[in-house]
Amino acid sequence: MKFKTTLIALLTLGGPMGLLSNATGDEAKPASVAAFPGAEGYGSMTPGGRGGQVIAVTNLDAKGPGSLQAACDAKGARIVVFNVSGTIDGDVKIKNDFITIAGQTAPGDGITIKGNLAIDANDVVIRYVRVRTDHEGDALGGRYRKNIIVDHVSASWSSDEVFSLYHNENVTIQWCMITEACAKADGSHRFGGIWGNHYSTYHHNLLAHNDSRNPRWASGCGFNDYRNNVLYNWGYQSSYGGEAHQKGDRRTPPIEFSAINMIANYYKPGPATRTDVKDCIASPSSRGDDDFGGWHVAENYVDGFPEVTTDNWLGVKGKTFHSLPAAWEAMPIHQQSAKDAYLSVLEHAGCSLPKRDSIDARITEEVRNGTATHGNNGIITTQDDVGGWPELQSAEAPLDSDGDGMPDDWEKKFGLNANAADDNSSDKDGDGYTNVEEYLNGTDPTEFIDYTKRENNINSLESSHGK
Ligand SMILES: [Ca+2]
Ligand SMILES: [Ca+2]
Ligand SMILES: [Ca+2]
Ligand SMILES: [Ca+2]
Repeated sequence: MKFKTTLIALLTLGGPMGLLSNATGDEAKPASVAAFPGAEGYGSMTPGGRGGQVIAVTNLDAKGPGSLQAACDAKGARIVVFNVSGTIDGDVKIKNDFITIAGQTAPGDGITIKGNLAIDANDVVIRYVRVRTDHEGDALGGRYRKNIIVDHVSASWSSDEVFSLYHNENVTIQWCMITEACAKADGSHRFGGIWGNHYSTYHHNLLAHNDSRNPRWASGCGFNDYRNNVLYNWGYQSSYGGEAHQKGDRRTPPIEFSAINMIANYYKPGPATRTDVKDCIASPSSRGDDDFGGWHVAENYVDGFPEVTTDNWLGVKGKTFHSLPAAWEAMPIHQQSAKDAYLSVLEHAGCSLPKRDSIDARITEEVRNGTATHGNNGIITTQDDVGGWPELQSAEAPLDSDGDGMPDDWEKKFGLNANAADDNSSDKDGDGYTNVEEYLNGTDPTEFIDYTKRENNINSLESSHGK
């Protein structure tokens, strides 16, 4: 078929094109180091807020001075750190480009947004926060933007989709937890997410207790690489979608194909999983003969179905797709076997720093044990079903006299000036990460490490590949 030939020709373009986009999208020069050590895939080369002002969140207000929203509303490159832990009751919207949100800096139990988090900007780095919404709409969502990486974010309790990023470009979603979708008023939905971004990487995420859209691949979603993810206790549908052509809202310009690698993921049906879809890796969709997406499946593990684990194509349902004989050649990640990824994800995914909250701790245990605690076999209707928002303790933030994002003790330890704020965006050891980024990353600002070597591009805050 003509379309299939075109698609396979396109696949040869897969690797290098994604690397050509940088912060501005206008130049062909890639950034020298990833957004942070351990940032992988197509969203990893954004600088985020690197080199910009450091803004501390000092209260849990929904808006106004000292709030997370105020930090998001500031213009220009900015790095957001937290001097407080707890639950922010309100929506947060990112409208301005070049931001790094470093939730791992929160003292105490960390940050939860009780509302929606909307990404409506380019060059966005978000790490270690929770989004547990209390109303309609996606918990986390965004479309039509570029250069985005979301790392170690826990999202739950939406009544539309929990976590939907699609029709963007150059995106990574890694080490996130997407769990416990709620129902709309009419009882429908309980969906995990719509994904599908032109040149994108999804790895080491945990999707659990969502009825469907785990994920739904957007139509016309371009090149997508999905590896080392864990899916647990889906209801009536695991993954589907991935049509060639976009319908409804269209990005400009539209992408007129979908190429989806699904490799080395771990599928574990649970008590809510309908019998006829327990062995289903994906169920590709089409709105006509010229609308087939391209799919490649390999090395996936389907718990309880050894024949599907041996031949993954048995787990791809229907005939309305092109089976790609090989994966399109995506930017590499530190890939594990499906079984090893399962263990790593259970130990490290979600907002694991400063620590997991009781929701994520419970859910990872349920995945481990093959159980469900709340709702109808784990599929819930409202936040009340699971007891609502756990209380989060705050603690005193370490003293940062000059307000440059680097605490006094840390600056003194490494020979920086605790009474001058102009040393946070310099790069003392010339390794590509500014001094304040070294603080965020838990690295030594006086030790040069060659992060352009792939073996050094690993999470410096936790040993995620230790298992
Ligand atoms: Ca300081
Ligand atoms: Ca200083
Ligand atoms: Ca440095
Ligand atoms: Ca260093």
